[in-house]
Amino acid sequence: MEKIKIAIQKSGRLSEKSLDLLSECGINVSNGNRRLKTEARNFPLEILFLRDDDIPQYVEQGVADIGILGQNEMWEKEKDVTEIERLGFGSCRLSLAIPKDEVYTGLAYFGGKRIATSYPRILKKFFREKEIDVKIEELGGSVEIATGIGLADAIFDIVSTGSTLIMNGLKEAEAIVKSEATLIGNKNLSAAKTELLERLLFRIKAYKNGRGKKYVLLNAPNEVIPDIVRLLPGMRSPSILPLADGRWSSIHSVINGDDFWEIIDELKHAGAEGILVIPIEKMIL
Ligand code: PRT
Ligand code: ZN
Repeated sequence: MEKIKIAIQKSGRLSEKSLDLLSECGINVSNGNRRLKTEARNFPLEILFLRDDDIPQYVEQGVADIGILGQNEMWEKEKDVTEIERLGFGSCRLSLAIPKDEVYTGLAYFGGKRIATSYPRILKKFFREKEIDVKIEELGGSVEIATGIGLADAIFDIVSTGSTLIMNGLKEAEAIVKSEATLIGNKNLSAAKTELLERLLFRIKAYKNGRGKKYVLLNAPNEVIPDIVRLLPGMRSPSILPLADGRWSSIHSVINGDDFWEIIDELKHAGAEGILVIPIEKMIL
């Protein structure tokens, strides 16, 4: 039986989360000793563990059929692959940063400056579009120390909390683009592999849809149902079931976890009782 091959990061920020995603999709991967590749036990999937920098090329060549990596790497490598689905983890931004005591005057500040980065293509494209000339110093890593050692006037790097910049005496001048982990695919998958990809994607979407959502059940006197329904948008609309005591009903709906406390207070205020909030594991729309 044909298998689909997925490349994920061998060891790094996206490794655990990529495996967690597969596990949320019901795919068990045994990789105690981190070999180069392994097979899922209960899905026709082979997993290749690679450096994230190499994933776009391997997917383009068909060594792997699909891969999980940061969009930043996908953009930088400019390989001929398809972006299939953003995955909602590994979020960060690519930013220009300068020594903290510099006065930042807007993008023109960078004209003629030396900027150190591991993302020269993204940076070059950005400044070309802005018609600003800069000198790009390409570095493999530790970009944040480049200004301190006099190699560059500014840096262009991944920022998440911003603490690395602060620790290196830098400040964020411009956030250029946001990035998150994404699923990419080879452009010429066989019909059998496309079908496997569709099955995997169905599960990924169910997981993504359920993430952060809560299922809410509550009881309310019939006369306040309209008020409560207004507070609970639900997927289509809330379900309303009569209770044994005919004057009361049970109302069920799905809400965003972030809205939870605010909505709960309003629901209580509107007359809801016995409110249950339950995490949602998967949601198929
Ligand atoms: O070995 P391999 O080449 O596979 O790994 P890598 O070292 O190239 O990548 P890795 O594991 O560091 O990151 C993988 C991906 O995670 C990146 O391509 C991004 O898409 C994503 N990601 C999310 C991050 C960060 N957040 C992040 N904060 N990648 C790197 N960082 C680094 C950043 O380079 C900087 O040094 O963290 C520092 C900044 O963090 P803050 O929180 O101090 O701002
Ligand atoms: Zn890398």
